[in-house]
Amino acid sequence: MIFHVLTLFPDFFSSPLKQSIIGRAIERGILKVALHNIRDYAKDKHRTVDDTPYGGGAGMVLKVEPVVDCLEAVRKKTTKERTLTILTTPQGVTLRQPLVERLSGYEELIILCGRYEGIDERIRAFVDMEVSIGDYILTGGEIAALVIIDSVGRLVPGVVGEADSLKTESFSEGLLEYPQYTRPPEFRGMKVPEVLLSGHHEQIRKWRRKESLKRTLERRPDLLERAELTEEDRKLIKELTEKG
Ligand code: 6GU
Repeated sequence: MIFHVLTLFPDFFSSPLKQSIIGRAIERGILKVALHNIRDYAKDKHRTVDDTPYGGGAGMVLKVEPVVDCLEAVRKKTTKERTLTILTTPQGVTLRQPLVERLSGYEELIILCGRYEGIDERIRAFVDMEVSIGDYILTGGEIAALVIIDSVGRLVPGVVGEADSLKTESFSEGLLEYPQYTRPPEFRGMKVPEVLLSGHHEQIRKWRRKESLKRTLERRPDLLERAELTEEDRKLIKELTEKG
């Protein structure tokens, strides 16, 4: 999968994209991130990319021409059919796992990084969708672009090592993860739950499912309403709520 990132700050991406799982996937050629500096598409000798807002007011506004020139140059190299263009902005739809999954179905994503101070409204006509990563304000869309690359990239086959580590985790079934432990069996009086040391696979599976439901019930009851629950789940939830 290819991610094209249009930004005024290409250096922002160099270290994060070298690390860990995504870094390895890029090294192995499963993912590709192509950085495009919007400033390279400025036409004047000062390479101007922003200007003062019409109507007055504070701050500068990202100009439409260098952005659209950059977008069109990138699009000449993409496959069109299976490409989606995203603008990162706090005004966009909130990124959640179902959208992440949908985005992972594209061959190429073009991500235009929005800007804190503002962009010329006419830029919006050249993107397919606007995405926010949550209800808070960042100084620019670069971190949001990294969030999209990370969350979407890890769903691309071969990026995450173990096939089943993708499946059993938070949100994939709409539940939070169960608690995990590794050695030692006791740390400062805190013991690993006995069942995990027992070797009883069926009991372990049931304990984990119950803990998963318990944690979701306590921390994110909103997720529980949309989760796919089995008959056993409903029984476990009943046990959990009757206890409290
Ligand atoms: Cl996509 N951009 C900015 N500047 N702030 C945000 C955001 C995006 N998503 C949440 N906050």
